[in-house]
This record gives sequence, structure tokens and C-alpha cells, in this order.
Amino acid sequence: MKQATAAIVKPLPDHLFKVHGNSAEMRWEAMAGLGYHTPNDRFFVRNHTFTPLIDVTTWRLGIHGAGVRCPRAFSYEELRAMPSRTYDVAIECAGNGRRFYRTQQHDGAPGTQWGLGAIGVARWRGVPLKYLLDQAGVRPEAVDVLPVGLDAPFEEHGHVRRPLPIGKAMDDVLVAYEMNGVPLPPDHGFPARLVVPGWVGIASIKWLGDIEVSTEPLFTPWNTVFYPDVTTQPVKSAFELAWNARLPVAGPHILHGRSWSGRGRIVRVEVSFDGGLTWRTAEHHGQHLVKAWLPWHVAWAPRRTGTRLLMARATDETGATQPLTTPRHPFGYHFDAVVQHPIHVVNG
Ligand SMILES: Nc1nc2c(c(=O)[nH]1)N[C@H]1C(S)=C(S)[C@@H](COP(=O)(O)O)O[C@H]1N2
Ligand SMILES: [Mo]
Repeated sequence: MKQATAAIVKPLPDHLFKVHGNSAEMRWEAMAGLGYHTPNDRFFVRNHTFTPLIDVTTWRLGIHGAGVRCPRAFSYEELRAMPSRTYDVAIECAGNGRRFYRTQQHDGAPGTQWGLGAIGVARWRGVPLKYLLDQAGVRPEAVDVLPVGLDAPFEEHGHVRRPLPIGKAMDDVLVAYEMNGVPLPPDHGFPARLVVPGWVGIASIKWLGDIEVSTEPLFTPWNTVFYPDVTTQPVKSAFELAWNARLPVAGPHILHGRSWSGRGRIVRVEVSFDGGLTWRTAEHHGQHLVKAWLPWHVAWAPRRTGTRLLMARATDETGATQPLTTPRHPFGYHFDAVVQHPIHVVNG
């Protein structure tokens, strides 16, 4: 396998990304004024090691294990010739917002100190995993599906791989080969990756090589040590504004943002400009898709200069809402509390 010279292949200009080691976080101001999807040039990247450069002419997607009757291996052309589906869904790192355990709750957790930019929504096209499993004669006794990444082994733990229960695998999981209308870029899993709607990003294994189907529960460091017991993502919200953005006094300004949940459609978004004393309902605009996000906006005319904390709080259709503080998580996952976004109102 060829190795790129940098951990991430695409350009990471400072106005679009904040780099964290081998990973890169989207700056939320990079979504301002854009449509529903996150363009590929600003979609966050989370790499355990490096983006591999895969030769698609020799690449095969193997499906094997006790849970299938006829092991198969599909070429890229075969995959692209199969019936395809297109999903508009989010991929979000389980650790998105981890930094706020430290900065807002003074109880930090180790790991990449993401702000809110470890999420993106793309239009993914590919073959339903169910279709491929059926082609391989999946047995009724199948229990787990283990997708393995072709990127370099991570420390002493081997290739990145995380078991997925057969129920989810046969439901809405996609083996995607296209992202926003073009072949998957190298950093996002070329030639093919899983897209697991609503679940933590680690489920969406990139650079798929091989998929084992078992008739017993499977265990890897990615469901025992690193991401035990995490499946769906909680409710979060972000403003499409720079951290410490400067806004001229008066206005009115139309402030934009997005809210999302892995568990159901967002039904309400409220915004506070006074530290949570009073809340106003934001207006929705654009599409309103489940397992993606809801764009919203609110008008605001600040009357005096100074530093202000903007807050946004969303509720999903299951009734889950964003608390002001959230219980500590040992790995810093699931930060769903309202984020206090500082801005400076200045003489315009
Ligand atoms: N093979 C492989 N798949 C992977 C990873 C990885 O390092 N290697 N990172 C995972 C994690 S933790 C996340 S959050 C998502 C990020 O997807 P993206 O880089 O396309 O944004 O990919 C997941 N799939
Ligand atoms: Mo992640």
C-alpha cells in the first residue's frame, strides 16, 4: 500500500480547519452561507494513523465468515454496477465537543480536544450493506459484522475495526463509494467506506477491505477499550460563526446555526443571548432530515458593545434536549450540553 507524505491528503487551509495531529476539525464559520451539505473540501477528517492511497484496480471488498454461506469478493466496478442508494446523513465523531468538558465543566477528558467541528453532512451514494450480505448468503444465525479498514495498524491494536450488530447492518447501513457526487476522496475512505446513520463516527469504517460475518459476538479494541457501549449520537447545536467572532453593534444580524441528533428529527431550537435567562425560538429553513441536521436562524440586534455568550439548545422528537451541563464521560464522548459561544459586539 502506498502511503501519502502527510497524514491527510487534502489541503487544510487555516480558515477552514483546525488541525489536531492526524485529524482536522472543520471551523464552523466555514459552513456560513452554505447549503445543506458540507462540501468535501471542509469536511472534518479523523484518522487513527494516515490516509492510505489504495490501488482500485487490485482492490476487492471481501465478505466471509461463519455467518455467510458463500464468501464473496467484489471489485470496484462490480460494486458500482449494483443497485445504489443515496443518503443525506451526518458522520460525527463520538468525541465531538470533548473540549467543553474541560473549558465549560472544568473536568476535562483525554483525547482529541475537538470543539464542535467533528461533524459533517454529505450526500453518500453506494450499495446497501444488506444487499451485499444477501449476495453472500447471510445466515439467520449471523450475530455481528466486522468491517476492517486498510489503513496502517493503530499502535499495537491492529487494523481499525469495530463490530456492528447484524440488526443495524441489515437495516440502513451503506457501503458508500461517492461523497457529494464525486468518488470518495482519499481522506474519506476511497474506494469504499461504511456509512452508519445516527451512530458514532467510528462505526463508519473507511477504506474497507474486508467484512467478517460471525455467528458469535465479536470483540476488538474498538468495542472494548476505545468506544465501549457507544452507538447513537445525542443532540447538539452549533452557530455558523467563528469562535470570538466580531459583530457590529445594532444590526439586526441574522445568526445561522444547525442542530442535530442521531436519534430522531430535531423538533425545536431555542437561542439565548443573555446567558440562559431568556430563550427565543429559532426559525427553521432548508431541509429537515433525520440523522442529518436542521439549519436554523434567528435575528438579533445587540444594543451595547462587549463580550457575549451565545447559546443554542435543541430538542429532538424523542424529547431529548440539551442540558446546561452534562455528566462527565471518562472518554469525553457524548458532550450534549449547551455550548457557550463567545462573540464580541463592537462599534461598527
Ligand atoms: N479505517 C478507518 N476508519 C475510520 C477511522 C480510521 O481512523 N480508520 N476513523 C473513524 C472515526 S473515529 C471517525 S469519527 C470517522 C471520521 O470520518 P471522516 O474522516 O470521513 O470524517 O471515520 C471512522 N472510520
Ligand atoms: Mo471518531
